[in-house]
Amino acid sequence: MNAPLPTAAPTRPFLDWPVVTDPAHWSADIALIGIQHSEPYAGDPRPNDQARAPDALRLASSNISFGPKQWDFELGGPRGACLPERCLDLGNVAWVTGEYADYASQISDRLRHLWRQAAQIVVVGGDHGVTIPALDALDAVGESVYIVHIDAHLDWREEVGGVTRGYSSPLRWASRKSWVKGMTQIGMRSTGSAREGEVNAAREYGSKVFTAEAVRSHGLAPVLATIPTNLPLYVTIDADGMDPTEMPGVMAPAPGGLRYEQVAPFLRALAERQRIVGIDLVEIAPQFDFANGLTCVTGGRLLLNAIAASWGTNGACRATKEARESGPARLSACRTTTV
Ligand SMILES: [Mn+2]
Repeated sequence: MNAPLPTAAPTRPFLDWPVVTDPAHWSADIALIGIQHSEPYAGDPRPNDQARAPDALRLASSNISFGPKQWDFELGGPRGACLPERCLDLGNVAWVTGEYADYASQISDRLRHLWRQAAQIVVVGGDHGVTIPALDALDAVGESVYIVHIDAHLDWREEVGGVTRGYSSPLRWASRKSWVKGMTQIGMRSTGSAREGEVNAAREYGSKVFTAEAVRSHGLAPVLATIPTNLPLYVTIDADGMDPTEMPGVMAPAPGGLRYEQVAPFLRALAERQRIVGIDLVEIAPQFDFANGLTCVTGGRLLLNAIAASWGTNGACRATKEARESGPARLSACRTTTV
């Protein structure tokens, strides 16, 4: 395996975190990385609009969190007291050779490098195909991982036009990985690429599928009950899983989506109950966002809720790090409330 190449620096880092582009200097508790591209489908524009999302999200930083000292009412404290000391923005993975296979393996190499040092990884897409090289790299966690998937769509296509690593396939891809021990899929509604065969394949695999209507009727407690508490989690959030009134900037808007008021406390509850080793936010299409960047703000708030709860007073990542280093990682004044 070749040493990972440097990444491309963003002009504006996420939440003003230090930017480090040289993988030789990556040492982080939380590492955010932009992945702009996936395996393209014939006829789709290259690059697509979602490729602009990592920098659009970073640009919304001050509306996601005004500053490290400002009280955050969802986090129960200022974000500076919730997050660990080593939060890095690792820039965007550059498309260097023109070959998707090279790009994907560079991504997986970088993520493995980070997971081997027990970092919590935040991937910002890109379309939903960017989850695939992350799934490949999850073996570096060293334990089996459970997938939590938020999306309007099932994303279980084996291939589309011969392409197996595109945005319609990430959960099918996950089902093939020996280190993935199952998945819970939340927010399904309307239609996507899935046909009856894909729905049956997900059922046969044992995926726990919750429609958006089921979540609205019964809340998220039945969803939490399907997620094994003894496994670390990888959470993948497709922006179109959320309601388009709250995240309008998507390619495939579908009415009746999940609400921020449901999903933010759900993510905090997960992050306190068990380790979220990775979380991605994909499918933001900046061209359709409101002028005030609402889609990026809502998405960024979801990420911040998840990572702050992971490292706050009751956070599972914090507890794991303390146990590993046999001592308190850092005093934290941050106590989030959970569902
Ligand atoms: Mn998707």
